[in-house]
Amino acid sequence: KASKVQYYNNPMWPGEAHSLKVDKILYQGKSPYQEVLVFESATYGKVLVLDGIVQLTDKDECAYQEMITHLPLCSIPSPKKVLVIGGGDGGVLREICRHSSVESIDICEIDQLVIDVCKDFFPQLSVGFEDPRVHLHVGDAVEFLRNAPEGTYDAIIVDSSDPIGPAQELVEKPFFDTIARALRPGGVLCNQAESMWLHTHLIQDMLSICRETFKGSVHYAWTSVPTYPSGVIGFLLCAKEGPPVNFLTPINPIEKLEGATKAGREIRFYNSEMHRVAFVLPTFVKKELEAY
Ligand code: AAT
Repeated sequence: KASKVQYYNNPMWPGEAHSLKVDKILYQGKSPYQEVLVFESATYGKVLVLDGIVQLTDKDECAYQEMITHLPLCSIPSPKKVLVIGGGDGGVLREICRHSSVESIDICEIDQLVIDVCKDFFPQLSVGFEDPRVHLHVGDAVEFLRNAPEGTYDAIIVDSSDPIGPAQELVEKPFFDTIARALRPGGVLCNQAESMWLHTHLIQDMLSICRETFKGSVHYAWTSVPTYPSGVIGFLLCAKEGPPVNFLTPINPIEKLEGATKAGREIRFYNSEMHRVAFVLPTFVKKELEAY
């Protein structure tokens, strides 16, 4: 009974729970930051779980990693310097590497254990670390961005976990201020922004902070990821003041990028049509977000 109460009590989605059939537990451990679990599921392949929350599965990781990466990178011409926050599995790195214009990629992941475990169990994701353009920094993103040089990055991708635990500060105003400072004029941010079915208030708060911080443009986009709570996940796309960015239509279309499909495997989810429809919002979401 006690465990059932706990099961339905995650404050991010109270009163609901999601389950996948476990075929075999492959790894269980604890870092100074979180509990790390990898299991083989019956129907979604291997699954990475942090503090009891699914972060990715073999079957649907493509939707999340491709959208969070190509929505920002296909919205600006010729991205060169990119920063990833979180993303220790390497999947976002793998996607960035498809862009041959990119010269340098910094990644700041807090948890070395996530990186090590993904190298063992998710080689199709951790392949991203093998690219010579990648520079790994293991540490807290808040600290990293406080010390980051000003006006350097063309794009920053925040692939972070839910704002309970080590990612708590990553949804607060001071963090967004340091992101804006680290971007070049007209540089772009794509931030994991939770579910439109579950997290209206959190999205409204992030939107109003971002509209204050990023004077270029701010948009909410979303996509389908069946193993995330409610089956969808959103992204906040923000541009710093400078050369204007129109996120709604890809100016740097993936279909024209030479070598875009060479990074280990084919693109499975993202294309220019998926890019455009990602910004189309249901009526109730438009209403909830219009004042923010
Ligand atoms: N691509 C997989 C999806 C993730 S992983 C999020 C990563 O962010 C984790 O590896 C975690 O260790 C890292 N992280 C959390 N806090 C920080 C921090 N303060 N600094 C740097 N890295 C951090 C996200 C899935 C979203 C799931 C939505 N429900």
